[in-house]
Amino acid sequence: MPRELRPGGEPPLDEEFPNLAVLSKSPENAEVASRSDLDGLLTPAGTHYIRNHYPTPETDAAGWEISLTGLVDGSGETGPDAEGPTVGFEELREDYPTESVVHTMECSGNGRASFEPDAEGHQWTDGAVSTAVWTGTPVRALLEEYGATDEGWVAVVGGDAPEGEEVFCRSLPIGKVREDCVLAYEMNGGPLPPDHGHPVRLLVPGWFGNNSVKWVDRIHVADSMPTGEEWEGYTKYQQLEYRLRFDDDDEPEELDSVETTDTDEQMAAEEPRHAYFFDQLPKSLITAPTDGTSLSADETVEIRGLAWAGETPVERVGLSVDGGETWTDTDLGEPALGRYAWRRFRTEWYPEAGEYRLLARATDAKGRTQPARIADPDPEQTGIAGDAYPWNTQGYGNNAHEPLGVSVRVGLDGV
Ligand SMILES: Nc1nc2c(c(=O)[nH]1)N[C@H]1C(S)=C(S)[C@@H](COP(=O)(O)O)O[C@H]1N2
Ligand SMILES: [Mo]
Repeated sequence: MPRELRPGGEPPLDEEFPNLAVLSKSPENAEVASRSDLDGLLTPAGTHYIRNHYPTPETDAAGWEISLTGLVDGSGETGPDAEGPTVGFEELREDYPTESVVHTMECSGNGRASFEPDAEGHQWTDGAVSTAVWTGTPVRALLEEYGATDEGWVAVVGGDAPEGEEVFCRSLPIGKVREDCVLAYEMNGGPLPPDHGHPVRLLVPGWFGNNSVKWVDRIHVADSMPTGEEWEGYTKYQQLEYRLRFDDDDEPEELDSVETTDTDEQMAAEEPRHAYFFDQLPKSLITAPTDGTSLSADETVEIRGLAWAGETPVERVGLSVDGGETWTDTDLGEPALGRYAWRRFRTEWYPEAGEYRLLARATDAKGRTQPARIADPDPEQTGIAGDAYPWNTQGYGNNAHEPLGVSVRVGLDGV
């Protein structure tokens, strides 16, 4: 029987990416299967997690165009049907400056599997996070060329939605876009692979993966985020998804702007009640030893892992070998790959025989740290409180450290 290829000619997901655990074949959703495959500062492109709402589209770089609409020269129209100048893929690559950024990207659904009761959606465990070098055109250069305003919002639209489906559209404050966002066409020095947005994706350094729109085909500049009936078909992934909700009847209000894109600050404030997922929260993963390992006694063990906190530098990673009773600081590696990449932490451990539960807890330069656990459902708890992450219907943003712990046995199994 001939092997069934994907519509773009790629092999089936599980064959193409042996290091990924497939959550759904179509649309393509897959996470890094083993922590040991994340045990490097960079994740190979073929090991980077994949998160799609629609199947990976078949794209052609040669004919690809991005349209610029809204408050830019040559458009000035404001609605969803606005037209404006187009920039071809070759032009984007050849006529503009090139920038690279190393970014640790986490899906806001990573860690959803730890919610009790279950949260809705794909049950990502801990592998929907990866780090890559992204290279492309700084969006700033394009905005300058087309005379975009200094204030307002940029809505970026993906070209993956099948006819009749809501487009994947994300809005970003223009200040962030000008500062560091990139229209990436390379990943780890190679062409952008189909599943990661070929030929060009937005890359929003430090922010949750849902902001980094793949297969970009339109950039719309406006005073505010698209909302309401006028923009029907464009608002779902900004105004309904990727917002915290605390029970099923809890419909988030569509906002045309927010005061802060610090996700944690929104969660801590009374307003807005349904935080948007922008900047990432502090988090860490022990990558060695791995869960369930048997170690021999009388041996030095290196415990190591990686920690990230979005736009904010990681300042400390504490380690506990007694399930969280006591903590000691680990040695942090240099932030050699820049402010948006995770940092290595490590420490040496001389265990006696026994069973241990290892935990890591990152703290960033703003003093934010990982809570211990996930709270029980409570519509009043909209942010991190009492060392607990808020339970939410879609299981977004979990950065609790206890569910990420690693159990090891030392000197007990004849090793
Ligand atoms: N157009 C489009 N862009 C998208 C998505 C999508 O479904 N469609 N998924 C988003 C989500 S939720 C995440 S976490 C990241 C994942 O990027 P990756 O697949 O390259 O890891 O892409 C984002 N960009
Ligand atoms: Mo995501």
